[in-house]
Formats: sequence, C-alpha cells, structure tokens
Amino acid sequence: MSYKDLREFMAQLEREGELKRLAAEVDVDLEMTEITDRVSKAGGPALLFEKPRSVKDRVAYSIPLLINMLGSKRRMELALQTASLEDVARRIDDLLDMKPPEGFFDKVRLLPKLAEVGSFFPKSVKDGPVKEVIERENISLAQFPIMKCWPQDGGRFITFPLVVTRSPKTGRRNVGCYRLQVYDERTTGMHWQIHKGGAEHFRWLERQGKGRRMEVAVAIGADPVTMLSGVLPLPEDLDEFLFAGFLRKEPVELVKCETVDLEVPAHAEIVLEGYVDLDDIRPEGPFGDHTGYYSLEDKFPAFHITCITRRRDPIYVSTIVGPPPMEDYWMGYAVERIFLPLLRKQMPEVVDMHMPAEGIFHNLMIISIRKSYPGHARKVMNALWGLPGAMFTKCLVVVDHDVDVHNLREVTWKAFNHIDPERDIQFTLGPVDQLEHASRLPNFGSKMGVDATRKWPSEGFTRLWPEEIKMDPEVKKKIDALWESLGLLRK
Ligand SMILES: Cc1cc2nc3c(=O)[nH]c(=O)nc-3n(C[C@H](O)[C@H](O)[C@H](O)COP(=O)(O)O)c2cc1C
Ligand SMILES: [Mn+2]
Repeated sequence: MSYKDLREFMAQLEREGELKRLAAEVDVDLEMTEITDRVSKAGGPALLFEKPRSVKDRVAYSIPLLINMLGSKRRMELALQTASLEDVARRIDDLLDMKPPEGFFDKVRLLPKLAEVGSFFPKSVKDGPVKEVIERENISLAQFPIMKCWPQDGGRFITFPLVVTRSPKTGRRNVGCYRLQVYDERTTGMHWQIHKGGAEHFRWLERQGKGRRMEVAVAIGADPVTMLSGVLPLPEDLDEFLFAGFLRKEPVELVKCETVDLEVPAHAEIVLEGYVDLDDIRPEGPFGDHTGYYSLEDKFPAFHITCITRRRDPIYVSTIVGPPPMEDYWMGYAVERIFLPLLRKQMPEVVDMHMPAEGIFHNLMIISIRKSYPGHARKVMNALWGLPGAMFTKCLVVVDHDVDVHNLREVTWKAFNHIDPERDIQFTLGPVDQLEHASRLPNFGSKMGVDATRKWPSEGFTRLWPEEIKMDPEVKKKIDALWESLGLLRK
C-alpha cells in the first residue's frame, strides 16, 4: 500500500529511526536552518520541530514543522517504497517497453498492465481531511511556522509547496514546487521561473487577453511521492499528479477547491487558494538559494489568498536550500534515477549519468555513452540541451561507456587524460537557469560540452590511442592466493 498522506510516511520514518522530534523551542527565523543544516550535512534524520516560535513576532506556534523528510537516499527509498531507486527505473522501463500485443495470448497477458496504467489517473473524491477546517474570513498565514531561512533573505518563505495551475490554453493542469515569499497575512510572491509550467500558464493568460487573473491552488504537505512530483521536470502538459499515481502505484485522490476551479490532494495538510494578477507584479527575494548563493531580488507575480483549507491539526512542511549538499540533492538524485530510463528511450546510447551535489544540478552533468559514430558525443550534448530540465546544463562531460560516472576520481582521471581542450570543448549559447548568476544576461548564456570520449581515426585522430594499464589476470590470481600470507596492509 502506498502512503495515504504525510502522517503515514512520518510514522514509517519514525519506525525506521529516520525521524527525530524536537521538543525544544526553536525560532523559525534562522535557528531552524542552522539546526537542519548541521543535521543535513551529517546525513542525519528528518526533523519534526514540535515547538516552533518567533521571538520577533512573540508567537509560539501550535502547528509543528517537518523538514528534511526526503534528505537521504534511505528516506527517498522509503518515500518511493522501494529497496532501490533502480527498481523504480525498471518499472518505468517496463512500461515504456510494452509492445503491441501480437496474438490472443499476448493480449490477455497485457491486460493487467493496461489496467494498471489506467488505475494511475487521479481520482476525484467528494471530501478529504484537507477540508476539516475551511477559512474564508480572517485568512492568515501567521498561524503557520514559516521560516526565514538565511540572514539576507527578503522575508519568510514557504519553500516546499505544490503550486497547481490550469493552462488557459489547453486546460491541462500543472504542478510545480515554487517558493512563496510571505508579503503579508494573505499575500505571497509566486516565484515560478520563466521556463516553468506555472509561468507559461501565466503568459497564456496575457496572450489570450481574456482576463487579468489566473486561479492558483497551493498544497503544503501530502504523501511523499505527490510532494516529489512537484519538482519533477516533466514535459509540459504531462500532469504531475498522474505521474505521482504511477510512482506510488495508486491514484492521487483530489478534491475540488472552495473558491477556485482547481483540484488539490484530498489528503494534504494545508491548501491555500487564490489567484495571481497580471497587474500585480512585485519584487521577490533575495533568497538564499540552492546554488549556495543568494538569488537576487527580481519581479514576480503576487499570489492573493482567497481561502485556506486545512486539517484540524496540520503539519507544516518546509525544506531549506543553501550550500550543498542539502535535502534537494536527494530530490535531484531521485529525478536523475527516475528519468534515466526515459532518457535512454530517446537516446539508447546513454549508459549512465551523474550530477554531483556541488554541481547544483544545472552546472555539471557527467554522462557515459556507448559511442557508435564520429561526433557521437556532440550529438548527445545537443540532444540534452533540448530536454526539459537538462536544457539548463552549463557543463556537460561526455565519457565512454566503460567510465563509472558516479566515481569522480575515475571521471577526473579519464576525462582529463582524454581531451585536447581546443578540439574537444564545444561552446554553445542558449537559455540558462534563472538562478544562474555568472551568465552575461539573466536567463541567457553559454554552455560547454566536453567530449571526453576516446578519439577515433574517423574523427581525425590519426595518432595511436594508448591502452589503459591493467595487470595480467593470471598474475593477479597468483598474488590473491598469496596475499594474506604476505601480512601486508594489516590493520
Ligand atoms: C526545494 C525546491 C525548491 C524549488 N523552488 C523553485 C522555485 O522557487 N521556483 C522555480 O521555478 N523552481 C523551483 N524549483 C524547481 C522546480 O520545482 C522544478 O523545476 C519543477 O520541475 C518545476 O515544475 P514544472 O516544470 O511543472 O514547472 C524548486 C525545486 C526544489 C527541489
Ligand atoms: Mn510540469
């Protein structure tokens, strides 16, 4: 069974010793970050701050704050209910490998699989725990322990929301995790970067000229897979809740909102309903971001809250980003593993990929390929620069199939041995991550691909390529047999 909601997941984390409760009073301003950062860097557990408070506002919150819930490989595996993320990748592979049935028996064999696919679609339900309390009057965000994460942040930020919008063009839903800066008790920023689904919907509102407002719903706290779905770089118009249903092997249950024509997870902890307005664009930021630097103040739409629905005793979920590694590294890692089979469908030559934590996802990707023709590494670079998510990759290092991309020592050793920089580095121009701070212009800059594969005569390399040094296997075997008796390297 998949987790119905956040609480079921928390109970599982607790059984596994992966969740620690803090009874001490901790300030939402900076103190929670300092504690979580230390725990995060040490590979520690998820944290439930039971007594958040604000000295500045003289508030003791009655709502607890959960953080770092996906901040380790183990917790990510628990979230996806798998012994290994490779199993999730295999399930996706199987789904993509479904061949059209040839005969009667093939058809019968396929039926359960097709039924399974059909069962992933989100399910509309009449009611859910997120409707236990409905607040239309006296709406206030001040009840929630919303953190100010870093000293120079422009304010407090909701950092782990699921922002639901509907495309004015296609009517399709999008769900994205975009931070919300608290402006006042019922207004926040809406930090959807220009390449993201929500921003595209907002642009269509303007293009169509049929109104100035677009409805938005924000869910905070849900089952872990639904929460993860907000950060997945899915192709435009592929519903994140459908994908979450596939990953959790059970549909996401949705309820209608009270004041907007949108649906939200019925088992969410908190939902904010409201709208963004083409005529209300405000400064947002600065914010201590996942690059490890502050992202500068910029202009984003304001989100006006028209209704809050929640559980009677909601749990507020947060995350912090900052100098790596942090919780978001593990989210990125899950994305990397889950998407590898999809990538391989389009590019079967891809063997493996890795984005080291310090490369902040978009700064460095290492990818191994089975090279089949001259210029193959450059083909892979160009293809990656055209994909959602991977399009932002600033430095792409392509290595041969026999290099272990997860072993940075091996990558460094082989990649730098194999390049003649002037020949093997490819520069190009294109869109860059909105958080990129070194590019010549915001959102537009250069990218670098490094062809670190062995060079072939058909690529103009006419010198001899040397062989990698390896010991004779017979000798290895002989020394293996002797090894213990030599008494070397004993501890
Ligand atoms: C913790 C965390 C916070 C994020 N905050 C933002 C944000 O404020 N704005 C943004 O555009 N993307 C943010 N992202 C990245 C998006 O969630 C991600 O690009 C996602 O794929 C967007 O979904 P979409 O393609 O449906 O727009 C964040 C990711 C994580 C893991
Ligand atoms: Mn999307």
